[in-house]
Amino acid sequence: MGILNVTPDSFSDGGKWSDPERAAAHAAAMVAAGAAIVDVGAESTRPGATPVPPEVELARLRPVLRAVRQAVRVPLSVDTMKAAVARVALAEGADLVNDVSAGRFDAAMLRLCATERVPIVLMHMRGTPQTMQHAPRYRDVVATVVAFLRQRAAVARRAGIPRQAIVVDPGIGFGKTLQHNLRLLANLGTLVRLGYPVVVGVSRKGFIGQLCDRPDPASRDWGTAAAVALAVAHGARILRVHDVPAMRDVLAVATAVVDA
Ligand code: HH2
Repeated sequence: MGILNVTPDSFSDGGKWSDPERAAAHAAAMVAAGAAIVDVGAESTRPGATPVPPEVELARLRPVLRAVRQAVRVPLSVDTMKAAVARVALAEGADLVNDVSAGRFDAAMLRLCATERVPIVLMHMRGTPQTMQHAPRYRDVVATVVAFLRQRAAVARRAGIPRQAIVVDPGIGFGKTLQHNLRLLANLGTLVRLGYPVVVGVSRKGFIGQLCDRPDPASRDWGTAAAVALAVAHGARILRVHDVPAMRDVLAVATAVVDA
């Protein structure tokens, strides 16, 4: 899953892809390099990011989604917590919804995915992007995240989303310390055993910067490669990444070893 952020403030690629033509060219390049899904987001969810109203999110998203839809044939996911935004994105050709609030932010989101018959990514986040990094504490982070995703998947199914249209994500960096992120990655198998495909988003995140002493997100791709390979070894099925050409090779090797 290649990342395309249409935001002025994303932590790694903020401001880079707001122009529809450039965004479409970048999406096409990611697909040519092996991306099977392109994830388009128009609201940053980095810690402390300012939330934007749906009109602003849509004004950023719509022209880019239109251009990207023309440029690539792979499924497009829309990274949003708002049903109003997802509805327009689906009408513009998006194929699935990536909701970092797992349907908690907007009560209409799960019903929308059910009636539109589209898959949804349900991600664990503690609190909101504004509050999530305020002293995160868990008795057992792995058990908490797995129980949360089991419960959200059950809610999604009650809303009419079939089992095979649900994907889960531990939410690396969303209300977690370095140790929490590491424990989640090391114990990903516990989440895999829930029976839903698992998405992992580690790309260039803060915990990699901490481990490698790299403040600049653009310099975190080697650390990202290690985390991606280990996530695959522990059963992740979809990897959300910025540098698709590099991570395609990482995935080719890691999946070959896992499948051997
Ligand atoms: N991480 C980010 C955004 N969306 N979606 C899923 N399913 N999993 C993730 O780990 C995830 C996500 C944050 O990264 P990014 O999009 O690069 O930055 P920003 O939120 O600042 O736009």
